[in-house]
Amino acid sequence: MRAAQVRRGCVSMGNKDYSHFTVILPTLNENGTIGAMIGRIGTEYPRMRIIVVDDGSSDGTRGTVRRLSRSNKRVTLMDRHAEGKRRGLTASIVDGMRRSTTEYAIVMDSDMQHPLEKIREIARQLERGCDIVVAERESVTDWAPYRQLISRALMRVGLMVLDAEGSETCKDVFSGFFGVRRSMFMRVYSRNSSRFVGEGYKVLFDFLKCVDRGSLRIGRVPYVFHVREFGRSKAGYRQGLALLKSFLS
Ligand SMILES: Nc1nc2c(ncn2[C@@H]2O[C@H](COP(=O)(O)OP(=O)(O)OP(=O)(O)O)[C@@H](O)[C@H]2O)c(=O)[nH]1
Ligand SMILES: [Mg+2]
Repeated sequence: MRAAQVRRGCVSMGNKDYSHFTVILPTLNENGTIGAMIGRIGTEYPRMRIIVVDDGSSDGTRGTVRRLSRSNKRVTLMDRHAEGKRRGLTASIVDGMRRSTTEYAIVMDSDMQHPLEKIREIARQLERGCDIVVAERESVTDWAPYRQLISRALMRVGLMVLDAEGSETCKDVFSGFFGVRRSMFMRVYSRNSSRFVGEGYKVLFDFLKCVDRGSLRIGRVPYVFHVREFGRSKAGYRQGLALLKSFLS
């Protein structure tokens, strides 16, 4: 395998072919952005696979993705609602990981809040041997003060939980933008599936708490997080409760 050779030889390969990467895009009513995201990933990252995991969108998201998947065999739509599955972001991402077949997977939001150009850096670090590469929010523009406050407080608690458990950690343990060696992620998940909160939003945190500190090679890619410009946030009190569950499980 080319990526394995790269790891052994510690050389970086050109970024022309991304066929050993899958981007997992969870969607819940993201028709305003999903088409453009798929288009940009297709042109900027040749041969990269894309799995859109939808949870019953009612705004045409699935129709858009289905149409694009007909003309591009690298695009796959997973329709969890049609499969009768319970809605959940973490569960969707795990389903996307399970469905994907490539050596690496990159998880990101479908609302354009995560800069697509950072995929290149995540991919590069994975190819150089990192087990996981976390895109870390260095700063957040235009977040309401209350949201910043809540976010900081929760981050502190999250770091305390990981410290107390001797678990793996990083600067942005709640990031929704990261890349992993897929087999490693699935191994950790299958041994600890009951500790992943399916309806929650913090799959990275659930993953980190199941891994001993110091056991992973973690890469980091800093970026500036912008507030949503398109569509509406799905984060709410339910996700707050799910996070409490994540802290306790
Ligand atoms: N499949 C699936 N996707 C979801 C679900 N909830 C949210 N999403 C998607 O997950 C991503 C993150 O959700 P957001 O609503 O953007 O959450 P957020 O980024 O924390 O909040 P904002 O900053 O306000 O956008 C987006 O791509 C959503 O469409 C869900 O239950 N199932
Ligand atoms: Mg968002």
